[in-house]
Amino acid sequence: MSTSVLESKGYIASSEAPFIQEMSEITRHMWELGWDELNGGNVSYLLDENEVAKYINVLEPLRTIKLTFPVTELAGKYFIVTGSGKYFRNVIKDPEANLGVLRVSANGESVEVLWGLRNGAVPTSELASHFMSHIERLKVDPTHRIVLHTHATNVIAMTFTHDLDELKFTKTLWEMCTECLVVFPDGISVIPWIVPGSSEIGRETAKKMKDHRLVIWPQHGIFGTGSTMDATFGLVETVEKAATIYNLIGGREMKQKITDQQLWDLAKAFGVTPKAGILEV
Ligand code: 2HA
Ligand code: ZN
Repeated sequence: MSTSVLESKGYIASSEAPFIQEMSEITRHMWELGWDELNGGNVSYLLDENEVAKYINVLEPLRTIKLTFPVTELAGKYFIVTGSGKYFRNVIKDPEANLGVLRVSANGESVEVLWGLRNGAVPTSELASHFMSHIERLKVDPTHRIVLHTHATNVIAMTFTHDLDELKFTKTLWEMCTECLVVFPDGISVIPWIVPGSSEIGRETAKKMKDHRLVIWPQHGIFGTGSTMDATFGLVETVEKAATIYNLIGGREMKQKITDQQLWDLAKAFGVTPKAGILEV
């Protein structure tokens, strides 16, 4: 059904939908930061059926797309996702061509396209990583909603020069800006280099999501998760800031640093528990 037909039937225009606006704004913002060149990056956002149904006809799916990885845990759930091969730069100009609203089928083996992905477009090539990550984050956090993947420049650069041990990587990031420990006391995790777009990278990412909100893909980018777009983007933005400081220092001699004792003092003052095994006790 076309947008104008929907409106004549009492639906609110999709351009008014807050979830479409949020997706359009965040993709544009990340492109402006230089993180999402070409078709780099992808975002998925778990939506509430009642919210979707104000703007989109959920009774008549436009088409069905088979998944190569079943996700029974997500059966019946609604998502807005970026499209495969679509450019973040273009989303805000034409959301309906570059984004899609999906519902996972009752058996979890396919997705129904309810809106968007015009002209036969398909969901992000990283859908496996997104869906598998949603499954794991929802188990530990019922308020979880968003998975965001981006090619954050300084995070990528840091994965060339820093040890990829995730405890060491986390400690270095915590040491780069005072607020990092408060923003991600749970630390950051790192998987090995794996071919993107694969179910394998999805499984490895999701395994890490059991106890992290952030996963780095070496020489590629970062996955961040959270309950709101602001919180999720803020998390990734903070990691990128710390990585930028690391790269600016560029291995030059440090005359002073944030000590482990100061990081403990910070944790106590802000009531956070630093991931175990990182700070000296
Ligand atoms: O092309 O970022 O990881 C989109 C990507 C793949
Ligand atoms: Zn990518």
